Amino acid sequence: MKDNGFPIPDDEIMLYGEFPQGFLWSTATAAYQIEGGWRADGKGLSIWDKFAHTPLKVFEDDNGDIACDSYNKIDEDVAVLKQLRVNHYRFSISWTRVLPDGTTNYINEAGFSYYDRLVNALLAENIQPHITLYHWDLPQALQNVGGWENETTVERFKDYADLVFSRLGDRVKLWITINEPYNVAMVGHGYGVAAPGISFRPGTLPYIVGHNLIKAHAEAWHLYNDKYRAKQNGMVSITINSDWSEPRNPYKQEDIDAARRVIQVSQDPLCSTRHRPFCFETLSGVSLCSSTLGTYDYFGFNHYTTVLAYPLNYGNLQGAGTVVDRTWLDSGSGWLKVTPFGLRRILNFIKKEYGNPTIIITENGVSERGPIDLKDYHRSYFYEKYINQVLKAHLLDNVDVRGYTAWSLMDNLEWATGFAERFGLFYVNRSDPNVPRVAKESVSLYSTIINCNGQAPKCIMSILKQIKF
Ligand code: PNW
Repeated sequence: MKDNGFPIPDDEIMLYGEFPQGFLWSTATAAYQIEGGWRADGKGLSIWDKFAHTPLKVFEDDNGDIACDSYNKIDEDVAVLKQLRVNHYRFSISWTRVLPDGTTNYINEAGFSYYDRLVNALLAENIQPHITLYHWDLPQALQNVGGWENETTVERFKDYADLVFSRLGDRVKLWITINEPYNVAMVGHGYGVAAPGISFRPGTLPYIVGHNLIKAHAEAWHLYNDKYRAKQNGMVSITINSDWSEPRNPYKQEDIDAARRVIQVSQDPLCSTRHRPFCFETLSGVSLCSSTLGTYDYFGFNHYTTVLAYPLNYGNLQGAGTVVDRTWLDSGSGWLKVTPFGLRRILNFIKKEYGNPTIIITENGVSERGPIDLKDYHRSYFYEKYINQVLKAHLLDNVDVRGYTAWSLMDNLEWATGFAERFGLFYVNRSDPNVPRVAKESVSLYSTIINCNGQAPKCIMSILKQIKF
């Protein structure tokens, strides 16, 4: 098979080895998906509060009013993180919990206190916080004046970032400005199946929104650089999501080109200069690239799956359609097929295209649906195979990957699909008033991989060897 210049991994063969000392092992959540406390202690409403309270927008009309009740469960959350042995925890701040109307006119100290206590509780256990400022829950008050379509939201975001850096930056050294700008722009403002749920101007609105999101990121990065970096010495990035994409027919040049376009579209905000023509620029007349070049301290990367691409052209615009291979294992999410090889390939792609950046994998994980079963062997399989591909990328391909984050710490509100799709390492029993977190089988696999700093079976073998029978 043609290799397109990327290493052809021996998927089935596990590589025995370790990550370097200090490798970042993490797991992630997002505020709206876990916190609950939707009106607690003066919190303002976000576009997700409104969207989820609109009938028929979320599966079974689920909402995040209570979710996993993390707003009241700092100790429980830290306890399960400890059980996992992670050294980092990625979570997001709810903008309206700290600034109820989105502006700095009024600071909600009770809301800040939650994050302050959470950060301190994490640090007390030697778990470093990795904070996302914007994981999709824009203040509704800002949406009322146009939201991300309105350039003034960029200023509001900068003020919000300034406040959070000033309050938490003495203790927090890793930041993400915006989670998945592509999904915010396309899913929220093109398809309309995420908040704010706009779908009537798919030809232009997503591109205006994308432009403002990237500007907001760049403003926050520059602000940190100018005002906080010298003192706080942290790193600020954006998190980009991208599937890996293979040509549907590896012998067809059009399919090879289409596969490349699929990746360019989602990764464009970070601008590998070579592939700008197809990106947002061509379609919207705005360049996301000039304002952002160089404005990230590491490449934050969310990855789940692989697709097979073929050309789909609209007039003189070249697009791409995608299909999947029916032999790939399913998950609880229609879009997510288990394809570990794609992770090594896309890490190599990023290394090549973006000049060997420092990469932190900020999300990777798998879901299930249906009856609760704590024996989640599919998830253990997923993590073992995907993490081994990261190890191969690091040891065999010299990709500068410094960290791995499992999505998600616990089952939570999976956006428009509600609580039905479950990505958690821990099951959350939401019908019990105490909302307990219960470990699934995969917890022991992931914590063993972390403990061995790379890969479980070899480590278990070396432990076994030390046992005298
Ligand atoms: C990410 N896709 O979103 C988000 O950052 C999380 O909040 C979310 O829970 C997680 O992935 C699982 O879905 C994505 O369709 C949503 O390719 C959809 C896609 C990718 C990422």
